[in-house]
Amino acid sequence: PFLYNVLSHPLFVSGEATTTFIDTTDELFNFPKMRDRGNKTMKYIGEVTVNGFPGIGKHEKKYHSSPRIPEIITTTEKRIETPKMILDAKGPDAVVDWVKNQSSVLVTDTTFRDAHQSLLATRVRTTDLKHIAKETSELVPELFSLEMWGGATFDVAYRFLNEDPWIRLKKLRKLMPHTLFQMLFRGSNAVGYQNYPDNVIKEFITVAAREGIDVFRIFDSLNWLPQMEKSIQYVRDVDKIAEAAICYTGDVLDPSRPKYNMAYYKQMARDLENMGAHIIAIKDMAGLLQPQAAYHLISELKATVDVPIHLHTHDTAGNGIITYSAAAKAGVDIVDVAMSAMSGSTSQPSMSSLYYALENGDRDLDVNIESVQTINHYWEDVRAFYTPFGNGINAPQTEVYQHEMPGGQYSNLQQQAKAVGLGERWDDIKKMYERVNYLFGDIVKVTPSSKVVGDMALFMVQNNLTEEDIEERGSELNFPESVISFFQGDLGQPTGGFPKKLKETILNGRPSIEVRPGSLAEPVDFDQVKEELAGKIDREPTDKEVISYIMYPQVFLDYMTMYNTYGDVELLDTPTFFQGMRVGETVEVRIEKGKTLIITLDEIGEPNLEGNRVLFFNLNGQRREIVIKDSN
Ligand code: 3PY
Ligand code: ZN
Repeated sequence: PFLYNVLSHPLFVSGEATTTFIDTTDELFNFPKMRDRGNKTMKYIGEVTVNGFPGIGKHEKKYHSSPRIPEIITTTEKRIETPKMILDAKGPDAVVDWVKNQSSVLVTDTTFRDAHQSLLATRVRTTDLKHIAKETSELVPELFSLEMWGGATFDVAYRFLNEDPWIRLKKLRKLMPHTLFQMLFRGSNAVGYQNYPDNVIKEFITVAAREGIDVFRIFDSLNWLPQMEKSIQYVRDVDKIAEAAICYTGDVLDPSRPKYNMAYYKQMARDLENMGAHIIAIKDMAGLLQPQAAYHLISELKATVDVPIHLHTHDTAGNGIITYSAAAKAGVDIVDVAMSAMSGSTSQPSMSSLYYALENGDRDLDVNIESVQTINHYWEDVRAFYTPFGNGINAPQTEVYQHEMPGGQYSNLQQQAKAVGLGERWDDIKKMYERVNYLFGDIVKVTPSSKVVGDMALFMVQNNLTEEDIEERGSELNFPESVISFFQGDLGQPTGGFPKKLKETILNGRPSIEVRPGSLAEPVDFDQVKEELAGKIDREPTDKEVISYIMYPQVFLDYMTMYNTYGDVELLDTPTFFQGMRVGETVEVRIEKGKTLIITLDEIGEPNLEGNRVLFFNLNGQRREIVIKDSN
């Protein structure tokens, strides 16, 4: 119905068309535009159908049922006042007061970020978040917040999903106007792996806040306060919630590891409160906080600071719910959970399990459990789309208490090991990871410091090195770039400083700094970067695109190339995006309101001598041929 040409247009046929007819009749232009978009989409589908998706490879497309989406039951009851409404109307301090007045334990739902970062290599696509967004916000309005951005989602969205994280934020924001959006912010590393100048950090926070982020969980990968201070201030400057995180490491109750003891955490909490944190998070990124420790730690922190405490853990060892239950007893204000089907193991504990664990106590969860359970049906179905990205951990792993590897790093490092031919030595690598931590003086391990430990562990296993070898033959060894940079002070200073002798060995005469790297970095000239980027993409970039380009120059440009070649592939359903199409199958791609591409794959031709295959499609009733090179 939308494929008109001038002569067949009803207005033209009727004889009523005037001289402005062509200019004012948009649908005349739909055809070439649609054809172009159709071609790009079929090119993408053809490419994946013939050659498979990177990292998954080519296989017979699986049959998936469409995800069950719960109905939103609107009641006549008065809407509850959500923390988002409070923030927008009265500012962050009012939210803090509101949190302090709750008797229930509040929850943050991490399903849209950390859960899939930790279980499915961050691969969950915007379309699958979008389809449950409104339902989540309407059916679970009691959430404190929804973590949906930051950490690895920014990089992975561009790099592997060919989508723009800013667009994800915009679409979800529109669907969930009454939910606080939370992001994980790597302090001076923003959403990257390196230090950025202060004006980049400020610009990122300012624009992210404008685009819809409400709660910034700010951490430093070495718990080094000077690297958190500016971020906290910038978040306060835009009237959003500055949640400053203390990364939890070791075991606060283990007297043989006095570095990260109770006094350490209490002091850090006091310092963060003084720096202006609205909330303090305990970021237990590896899931090391055991129940007894949680009880003591939270009790002490509650007695030390006045701001709410937000606890984040990973369920790797299988004790997450007991830890939360102990923390609830000790007075924790908010905890991080995920929808059941996306919870457990290296992810967060399950929201519905926690509900039942606390039921009938005086700190029970205030959510409608039936709603939570029906939303979970959706995730049961959607998770199946992403099976190839699973990390293979299906049972509790208490070894995490020894190696202390963060939930999000486990599968990554495993992949890295396989890539250098060390897949068989995974157990050795885990052990070595633990030893490297002590070699480095027992440091906080979280992105990006965890990567340094991982790189060093791989390096030592690969070259059969021991701690003694490093000490004795260090000056002849070619240490990984990340390790050298770490000892140069590029990630900041670890608690208690670097082990002196090791630092000398590894640096081998190279310079190092002890000040905050951000204090030495030249401010970025945004106008100049904008001009440079405009030259590369042939149009004026938005301020969001400028930031993305500063964080990930090549990744961003590659994304633009993909976009120009294949169009907006975010609009494809997930099975088609990762697995292409079966012969005889029809898919619908809604490219705009009222405009849908209906694509059928009729036939895949045999490859010619150059390996090119012709794919015969039908696009909205028209036969189309697309040539794809078969690289198999
Ligand atoms: C990240 O920085 O991506 C993390 O999830 C750290 O835990
Ligand atoms: Zn986490």
